[in-house]
Amino acid sequence: MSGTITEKILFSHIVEGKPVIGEEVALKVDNTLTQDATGTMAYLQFEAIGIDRIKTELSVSFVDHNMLQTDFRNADDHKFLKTIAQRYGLHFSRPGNGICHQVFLERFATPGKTLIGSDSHTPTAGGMGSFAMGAGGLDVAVAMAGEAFRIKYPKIVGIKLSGKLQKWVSAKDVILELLSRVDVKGGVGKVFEYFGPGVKNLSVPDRATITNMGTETGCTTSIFPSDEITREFLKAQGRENDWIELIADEDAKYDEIIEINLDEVEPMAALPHSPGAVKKVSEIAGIKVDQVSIGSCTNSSLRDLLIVSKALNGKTISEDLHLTISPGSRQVVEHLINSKDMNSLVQSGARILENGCGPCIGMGCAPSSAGISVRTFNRNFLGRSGTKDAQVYLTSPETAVATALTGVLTDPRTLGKCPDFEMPNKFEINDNMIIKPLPAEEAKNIEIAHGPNIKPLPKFSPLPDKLEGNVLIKLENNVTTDDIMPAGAKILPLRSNIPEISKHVFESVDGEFHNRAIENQGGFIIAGENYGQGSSREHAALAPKYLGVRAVISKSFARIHMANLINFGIVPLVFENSKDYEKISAGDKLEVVIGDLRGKALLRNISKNEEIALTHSLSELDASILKFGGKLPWIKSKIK
Ligand code: MIC
Ligand code: SF4
Repeated sequence: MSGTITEKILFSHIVEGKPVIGEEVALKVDNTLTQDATGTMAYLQFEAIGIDRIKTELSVSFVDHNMLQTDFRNADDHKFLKTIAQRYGLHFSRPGNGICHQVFLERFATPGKTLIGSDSHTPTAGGMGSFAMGAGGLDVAVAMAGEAFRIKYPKIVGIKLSGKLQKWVSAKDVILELLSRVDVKGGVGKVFEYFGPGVKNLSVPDRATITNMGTETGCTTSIFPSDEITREFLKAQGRENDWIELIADEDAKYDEIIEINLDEVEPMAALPHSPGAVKKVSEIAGIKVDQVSIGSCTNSSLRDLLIVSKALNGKTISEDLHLTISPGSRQVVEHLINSKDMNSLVQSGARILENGCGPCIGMGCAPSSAGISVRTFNRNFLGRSGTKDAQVYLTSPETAVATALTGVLTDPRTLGKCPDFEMPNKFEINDNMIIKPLPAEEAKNIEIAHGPNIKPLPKFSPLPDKLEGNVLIKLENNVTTDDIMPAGAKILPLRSNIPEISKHVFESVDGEFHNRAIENQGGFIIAGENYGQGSSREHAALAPKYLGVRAVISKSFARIHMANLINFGIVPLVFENSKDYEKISAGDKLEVVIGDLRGKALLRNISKNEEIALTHSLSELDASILKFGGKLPWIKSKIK
């Protein structure tokens, strides 16, 4: 086998289809992961498929998103997830054990394996040389039932790294640099594969920061080689046996090459409200800041919190802001406690939060009115922090801690000598918060705990040949799944209850959407480019489906969301000529003849008496799934 790492992994996992860019290939899935906010729905779907035990090599269910337990609903979800794991043969990472991607990287990720996860930041494991992709919960459920996962064969972009990062500059600045070049849809249909002499100057957690936030480019995934540095990391995790060497061959050919000289990377920041709106910190330094939040699956590793702790040592944070720190895992916390680095964090005035997603998904710590928040997270979409008029900047932990000390956005290089820190040769390994799968015989006796907030799945009916209805909403480019189906402390507890969560669809964009959809008995959504970027939450398809949305007609779609629409029987259609977008207004009455979904579709705008040509990029399989009304009825028909 020769070629790129991507080719090596994909060629050994393709079970159907040809490796031709843009053509659909089916991949064997070795590993899966879920988190609680998407997991409850994924496992309801897995139960509905009716398989006795998972068929993957390893599947892990994590609880990290919603841990506030403001009432019984959330606690019920945790019980459901635990009993599901025990019933069907999964590992279960208990609440408090850490963020799924961080814990997966530490304890499970393996070079050369394929992984799909019901969370868009699953590519974090690409820092370890796994081919890891985000997916909708139903796709994860179907993979656990032994089905292949389908993607369009990607364009392989080689990111050639040379040089070494300067002091005070870190991996987050590298991915922000890439985002400044390709923006939030520059990665669509591509894999970013890192190579070159600079790779050896990045540790596994550094690499994972880069592959994690690669998601924000819209790419299929990002991946680093598995080399001696990977072996050292795995050894320190007591998992050296999981190591294999995985590097691109000398003669590997990339479809495109982007070069980044690490010597030249500077502290960067993504400005409100897009991870792609990147500037150098030095150009915007001095902005008064109200809050600094350090954590999230992008920047909560031991490496990140050690530099923060060293920078805070003996100092107090600015009195004009507050600092929150959410460690990525219990392993990180145990280490910080044992090495006494936790002391500097606490003594500086930082608020130490639970090991989990926390403020990243609006679970508390919302900024003040029009507040400026500097966060080490990966998304700064409008309103995601919980405060609609807040301004969120995304930076490295170094920039964040410098800002926490001065009270204004600060280029960390102005702080003087960068503190040294050392990574341990052996991490604090303690898997007592990971419940292992039960043997099959014992597992059969586990009763699954369905609390009263866990409502059955809605029913799906076959798709008619003609879709009729009114335009319920007309949207611009880059609509996020946070816009479609917001998260946060109020809405996350409803993730297992589609009728209830549906009341919040498009809430932050158009408060009347739900009522309008009900009055119109469903209809159409019209959108610009990159519709559905961001989170993998399938609720952004499932809830509109529940409200009767029949098709989304856009200029283009984000990968995971388009798959979710198909999975739940909403037809994703694209304007053949994107200028036709202008010819449709909110409220117009439309009729779409979709035919057999094998070619074009015809839209009649009854209100304007005009015809518009539509197209789609559906595979034959997508078309037949849609005809069934969605993936669940399709897979059931296949398995029976
Ligand atoms: C996110 O970062 O937006 C989330 C919350 O982790 C989502 C998953 C979800 O909505 O539950 C994601 O990235 O897929
Ligand atoms: Fe959790 Fe934020 Fe990472 Fe999503 S991006 S998995 S909410 S930490």
